[in-house]
Amino acid sequence: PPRDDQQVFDALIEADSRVEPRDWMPDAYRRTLVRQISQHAHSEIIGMQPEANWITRAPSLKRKAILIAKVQDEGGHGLYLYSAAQTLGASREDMLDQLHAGKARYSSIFNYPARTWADMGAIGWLVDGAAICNQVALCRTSYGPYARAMVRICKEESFHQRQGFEILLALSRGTEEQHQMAQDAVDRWYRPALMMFGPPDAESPNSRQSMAWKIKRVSNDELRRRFVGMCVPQFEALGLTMPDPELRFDEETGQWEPGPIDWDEFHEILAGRGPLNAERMRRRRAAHDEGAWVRDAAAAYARKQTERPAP
Ligand code: FAQ
Repeated sequence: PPRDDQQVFDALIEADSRVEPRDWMPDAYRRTLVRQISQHAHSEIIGMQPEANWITRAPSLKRKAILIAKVQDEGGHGLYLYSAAQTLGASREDMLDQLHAGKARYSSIFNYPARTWADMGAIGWLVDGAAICNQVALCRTSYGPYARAMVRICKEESFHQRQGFEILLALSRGTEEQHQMAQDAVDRWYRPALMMFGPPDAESPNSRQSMAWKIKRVSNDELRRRFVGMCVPQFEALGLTMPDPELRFDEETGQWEPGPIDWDEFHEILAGRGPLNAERMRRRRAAHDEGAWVRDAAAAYARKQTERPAP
């Protein structure tokens, strides 16, 4: 029997298949994806800033080369993600305009300062670690282009996470001062990393519908718990202390439960009042303005190509 578009879409989701750009999809599904994917893209390019600040201060040539490669990967991730959002009909210019006008979100984590070289370790290990935890679940998200972008991004993030771990390991096993520097960095980054997974499930307005559409496969709190569980043995391997005196192991669920999280701090950052929100936005707008000549040159070249008579 003939089926309407909605039924075909529902059956696709039910069967765990992927929705592709040319498939019919509900408007709200499209809007939710554009929101999430563009926020994710913005996070990647704003996320270049805390580490870019340390490239000129890396402690060796090798460390510098690795850090440059990592920051460049983040730019690349932003580009895959903007492209995935474009397959839904969003325009790159509009998405960037929204970001520059302060109307789009990007991850709360990038509004904290990177104070010392050890922060490069903490960002790679904890921030990329939390990103992987979230993105492994997104490899099975229902929208095909987003899911496929996640597979490649996760591979690159795994390298990022190992380089962060290795920076911290070297510091932790170094002098007393270096060990202290590593501990101080994880003390500052651990809680903000837990906030990357979003508000608690009970206060997450988008979760119910996004789970029903299989855009999200695992809830905010469940991903956060998985991340905490991954951190426990790794903190031990690093010889560092987990900055959560109220962390507890739940015998019933077999999972680690973090102590309370300061959600007021999270909401302040989302409202634009975090430690570095203004600075990150100022730098982003300046980078965009400084790149205007590159966009103009590319557009002029493309125009010349189309104007050239066919051979
Ligand atoms: N920061 O209802 P929910 C990286 C917003 S990793 C800011 O739970 P949802 C790699 C949320 O947008 C970081 N805003 O929302 C890297 C919503 O606002 P809206 C990027 C947040 O979407 C590493 C409202 O709160 N990763 O960049 C945050 O169902 C190192 C209510 O929340 C991703 O974006 C937050 N932490 O779930 C780069 C992953 N949390 O729009 C450089 C993809 C929530 O309704 C260096 N995104 N909000 O006004 C997702 O998985 C989801 O969007 C969640 C939020 C889980 C983040």
